[in-house]
Amino acid sequence: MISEKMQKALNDQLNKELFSSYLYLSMAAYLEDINQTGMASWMRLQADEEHEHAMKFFDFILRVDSKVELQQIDKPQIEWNSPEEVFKASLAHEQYISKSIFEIVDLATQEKDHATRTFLNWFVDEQVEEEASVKDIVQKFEMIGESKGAMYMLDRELGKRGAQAAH
Ligand code: OFO
Repeated sequence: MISEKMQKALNDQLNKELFSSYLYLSMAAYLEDINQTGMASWMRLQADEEHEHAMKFFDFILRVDSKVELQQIDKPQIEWNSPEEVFKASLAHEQYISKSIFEIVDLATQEKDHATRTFLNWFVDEQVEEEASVKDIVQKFEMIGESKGAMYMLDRELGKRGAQAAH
């Protein structure tokens, strides 16, 4: 059994993961709208992954005989000024999520809650990967600057993400 404080922290994180999914879906819609279909498809897969993250929290909370309390999901931003701005916002969001996960790790350590601490290990690793992959895309945007040709290539490259996963 986990503490009440931990139950709240895990439910709050479940909500943050659902919001992440919602935010990335909103980013996918914006990218689709400005005809960056490869980037839109990348972001849509990201939204699916965030939903899976949320479900990991959902399942863990139930597994330790605690209570899932779903909360309201905030309305995400719906407009950005450019695809580069979208990916920069995604990086900032991932950094915020990492901080949030680390805070729960600290709480689990303080409470000597080894089960939750071990459960969170996967998320600690995942955040390192997610931040690195979005940072890599942001750096590509910085390199290509105003080049339309390079932007087209980047859109195509990001669009391959789903195809790679399917093979
Ligand atoms: Fe983007 O990460 Fe969830 O946890």
